[in-house]
Amino acid sequence: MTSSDPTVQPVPASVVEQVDAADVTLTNPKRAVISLGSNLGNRLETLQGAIDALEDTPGVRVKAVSPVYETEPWGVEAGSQPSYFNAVVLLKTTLPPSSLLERGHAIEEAFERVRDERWGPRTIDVDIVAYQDVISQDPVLTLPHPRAHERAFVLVPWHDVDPEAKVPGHGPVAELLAELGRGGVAPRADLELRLPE
Ligand code: A4P
Ligand code: MG
Repeated sequence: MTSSDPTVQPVPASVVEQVDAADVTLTNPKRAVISLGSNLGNRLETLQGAIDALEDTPGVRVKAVSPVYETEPWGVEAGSQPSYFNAVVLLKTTLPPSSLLERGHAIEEAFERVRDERWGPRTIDVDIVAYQDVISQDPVLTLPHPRAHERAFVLVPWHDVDPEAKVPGHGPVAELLAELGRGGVAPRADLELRLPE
């Protein structure tokens, strides 16, 4: 067939544009909150790489990226691990929670994260902090993240990008933070993560 074949109708540009637009516009997207943490390698580059990889995921749009915080390792003996860089990103997504978790694991693997001990040092940890107002006790995907409400390294950056946010089942982030305090969480105003274009 050639383009002069009368049976082949060229697709009008307007239709192409509509299809393209539909591809980038998420239909009925859901809200998700992701916590990123890194305490091995080039922590800033890794966080940015994870943000870009989230944006590159079909059905995911990164809507907001928090400032970077340098944080004391939580859950381990003081001084036994390097400090973390932590940030929170807000997503709109058409992916169901299980697919978002899979994507998070794939991103962790891409950054060669090695799992040898719980709460061990890692190049990147991608945690789903919340997905809409879903509450789930499933150990494979617990929502909201079971420790998010007691971690200043999650609540501080989350509050920056969404001061009205609530941890489903636990209440407003602002109130949780007021009780918990900001100890061990230091802003790195000299560093910046980019919102993907
Ligand atoms: N899983 C269940 N619910 C979720 C969820 N909402 N998001 C499951 C992500 N994963 C979830 O996680 C273990 C299993 O949890 C996964 O298979 C997943 O199906 P993992 O990432 O393999 O292991 P982990 O991260 O070492 O364990 P855990 O218990 O998830 O640790 P956390 O709670 O993620 O804590 N200190 C500072 N300052 N900053 C940090 O970012 N991070 C951790 C890790 C510890 N200390 C930290 C930081
Ligand atoms: Mg984790």
